[in-house]
Amino acid sequence: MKIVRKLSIIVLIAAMLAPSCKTEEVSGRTKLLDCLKASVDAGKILYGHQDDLCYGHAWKVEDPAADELIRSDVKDVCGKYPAMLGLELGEIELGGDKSLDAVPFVLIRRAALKQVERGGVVTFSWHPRNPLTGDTAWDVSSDQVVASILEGGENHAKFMGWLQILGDFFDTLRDADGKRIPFIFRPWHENTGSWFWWGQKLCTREQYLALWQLTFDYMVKERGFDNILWCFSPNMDVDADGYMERYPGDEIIDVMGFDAYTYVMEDAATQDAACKEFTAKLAWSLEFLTRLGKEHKKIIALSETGLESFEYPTWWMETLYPAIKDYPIAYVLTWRNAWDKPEHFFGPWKGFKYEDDFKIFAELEQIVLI
Ligand code: BMA
Repeated sequence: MKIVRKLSIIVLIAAMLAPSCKTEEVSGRTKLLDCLKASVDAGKILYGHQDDLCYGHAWKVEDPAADELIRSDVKDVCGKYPAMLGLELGEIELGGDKSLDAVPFVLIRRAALKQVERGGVVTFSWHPRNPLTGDTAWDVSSDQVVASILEGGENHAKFMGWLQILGDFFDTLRDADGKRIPFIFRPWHENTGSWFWWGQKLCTREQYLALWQLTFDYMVKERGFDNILWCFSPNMDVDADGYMERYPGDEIIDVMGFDAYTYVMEDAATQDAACKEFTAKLAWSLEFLTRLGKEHKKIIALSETGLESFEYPTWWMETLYPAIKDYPIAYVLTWRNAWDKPEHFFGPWKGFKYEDDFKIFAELEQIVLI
């Protein structure tokens, strides 16, 4: 049983349960959705880690075109790969060969294909530059950026060119038979905060919704991508009404997610309180997200989480797990372990003082790795 991949079993069960998985005519979107639903129904939560196969704490793939992609910080600690692989496409729109995190797109493509080949799932995020100023996604100096890229805006043509470049990359994500692989796409995230140019205070509700519609229509209607699951992931600082205020609509969204980070202070006593508060807040949020998911017939997820540097010995088992264990989330994804910034890590790595806490989490029956 140990060597059998849990996710493959789930995919197999899904294929047996859902007749749609058997027919070739069914889109990749439907297939992946059915498999994730079957996994949720089986009470499982996929564990995900951002950029996992591309680099980790103090190492990176040196030969993007030929590396076998067998290294993983998660695997180094618990012997298995994450079932969900997050990958970041920021700056692909500039037409260069590396992302904003200096990861070659060649490697990102190979990592995505390898993940699917192993029986796992891929989710893409995208932090595109500010199309008005040319600065980063975090440039919030103007509240006219979204307006400028919508139809009739001065940067509309430029932005459509960016979507075209992104679509061209998506089109290269094909398996050995030449079929487009299914994946989750999670653009315009953390919109309830105001730190990205598409954030709450940077555009109106109508503009934000139009941005989603534009992105979706281009990819699905114009380019025919029927292999994408669309994930909406506001930041966890809202109630149900706040979450739904800018919900792009049931026609567009497949996964209702949340991004939620733990922030802790220096001293132990404050840390403890901050972690406890996070657990309570996350459980409260997942309670209403579960309700919203049922109402809208969508799967739900914790699309980004973590505690930077983990200066807390039991974050996995005493902070994260109690908050998620009773909710039907399809997956939980922790953010990246930067190879070039020793303090910037949100996942496990071999040799870290609290790695055992992750190992216990990864060995739980409910948590799926591959
Ligand atoms: C942020 C940080 C940045 C990174 C960005 C996109 O949360 O990790 O260092 O550039 O995500 O991956």
